[in-house]
Formats: sequence, structure tokens, C-alpha cells
Amino acid sequence: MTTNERRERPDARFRLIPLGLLRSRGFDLSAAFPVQAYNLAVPPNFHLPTYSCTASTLGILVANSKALWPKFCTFIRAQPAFIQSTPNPFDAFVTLQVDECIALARAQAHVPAAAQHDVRHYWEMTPGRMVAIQRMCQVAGVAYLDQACHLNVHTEYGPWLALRYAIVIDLPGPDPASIPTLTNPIPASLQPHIHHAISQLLAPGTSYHTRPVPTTTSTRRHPCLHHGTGSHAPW
Ligand code: B12
Repeated sequence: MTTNERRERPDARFRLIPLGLLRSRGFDLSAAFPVQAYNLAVPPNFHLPTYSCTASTLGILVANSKALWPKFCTFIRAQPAFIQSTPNPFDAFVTLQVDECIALARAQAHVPAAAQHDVRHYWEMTPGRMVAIQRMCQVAGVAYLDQACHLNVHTEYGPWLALRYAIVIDLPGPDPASIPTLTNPIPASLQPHIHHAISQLLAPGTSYHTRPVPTTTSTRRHPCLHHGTGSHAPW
């Protein structure tokens, strides 16, 4: 294949490269999915663009288990000043890695600069940019979304996974029929206990609702920043 031919048809290589790069950098639970299947599963204000593909546009869920932490530690040991350079070093590290993977993939697959893609962070709140990333996680076949505890539960990692980014690329995505239908891995005997615990937690007057609102700068900036590097983050 000549260089020109490759430039006309970057599809096959570009489809595979971002996912491989992401997984090798610690985003081990990343997976491809058809954007159309996700759009069917969420309200219109959470829809993602489908670009020029009608049946299946390539979506990539960027997600990780604890596998990301050794990568972060290695990175910080090599660049200790990074910790001081940003208020949220872990989030900044994640963004840097994802941006690098996309840029590398585009370069390796000779994707023309004009070819469209979109990258959305899980806490984007701008109307029209929000992603229902938990439903995406289920559509992508990564982990079942349990409606009682409001968490995606993975067969191996339980709820201990983080959903970081959604990437959409103007290329054909996976066949919707190839996405597995997930079942809830939480044992049926435990499900009533989860229901009970959550309803207790959400009952009017409980500490969940009456806890004072923290007033740190980062909390004011976004109510969900504890998902990142804050003290409550489980990963
Ligand atoms: C807003 C938000 C919250 C709000 C929820 C308020 C609300 N009424 O929606 C608050 C601040 C309470 C919250 C708390 C937590 N969150 Co949160 N949150 C989000 C966020 C940014 C958006 C959710 C959303 O609106 N989705 C869009 C709508 C359309 O989805 P939905 O399917 O209709 O509704 C889902 C959520 O809204 C949520 N939800 C709806 N109502 C309520 C009410 C309560 C009380 C809670 C806790 C959740 C909840 O559960 C639904 C799924 O079943 C997501 C990231 C994302 N982009 O999805 C993270 C996210 C869901 N959160 C996450 C986590 C880990 C948590 C915490 C455990 C963090 C912590 N350490 O305390 C807690 C507790 C969650 C729990 N289930 O017990 C993870 C879940 C990972 C997983 N395995 O599923 C996510 C995906 C972030 C991430 N980067 O991975 N969160």
C-alpha cells in the first residue's frame, strides 16, 4: 500500500491503535462500543455524535481498575515536580495520557488532521457535552450497572473501577450484535440488603443529606470532584 492509499483509508489501523495504547498505559478496562447503541440507552441530552457512520460509530470507553496506579507511580517517580505543578496531579496525569494516546494513534495511522473525533471527560457538565458514562460502561460490555447501588459492578473488580473518558471517532465501530448482554454479578441473596442500605442512606434527615457542604475551592468548582484525587476517592 502506498502512502497516499494509506492516507485515504486510515480506518482499519486507527480503529485498533487507540485501544491498544490506552490499555498498555493502565486503562485496562477500556473498550470499544457502537455510539448508536449508547445513544439508544440514554436521554437525548446525553447523546454523542455519530458523524458519517449510520449503523455503528466507533466509541471508546476509557476505564481502569487498580492497574492505573503503578503507571502513575512510575510517572511521578520520573517527574516528581509534576505533583506540585497542578492541584489535581492524578486527574492531570489521566488527561495527559489520554491526549497522548489519541495524538500517537492519529500519527501512527496517518489520520488526516480534518478527521473528526471528540473526547469527553466524565464530569463534563456543559449542556450537550455530558456523558452518562455508567450506562456507556454497560453498553460497552465492561460492567453491569446495578440500579440499586447506582454503581457498575465488574465480574472481577466489583465496583472498584473508574470511568474516565468517552472518545468518539468518525470511523465504523463494532457490530452492535457483538456486544455481550451483561447480567448482574451481585448475588441475588445480597441484593435486598443493598436496596435496604441505600434506602436508609437516602431517607430524609439522614446524614447523607444533612452533612455540611464542604467549602473548599475545588468543591465549589464542581460537586463531583471527589471522584478525582480528593480524599474520598477510592482509587
Ligand atoms: C453526579 C454524580 C454523582 C452524584 C449523584 C447525584 C445524582 N442525583 O445523580 C453524587 C455526588 C451523589 C455521586 C456520588 C458518588 N459517586 Co458519582 N458520579 C456522578 C457523575 C459525575 C454523573 C452521574 C449522572 O448524572 N449520570 C447521568 C445519568 C443520566 O445517569 P443515570 O443512569 O440516569 O443515573 C445514574 C447516576 O445519576 C447515579 N445516581 C442517580 N441518582 C443518584 C442518587 C444517589 C444518592 C447516588 C449516589 C447516585 C445516583 O446512579 C445512576 C445509575 O444507576 C458520574 C460520572 C458520569 N458521567 O456518569 C459519577 C460516578 C457515577 N460516580 C462514581 C462514584 C464512584 C461515586 C461515589 C462512590 C464516590 C465516593 N467515593 O463517594 C459516590 C457514591 C455513589 C453511589 N452509588 O453510592 C463513579 C461510579 C463508578 C462505578 N463503578 O459505577 C462514576 C461513574 C465516576 C467515575 N469516574 O467513575 N456521584
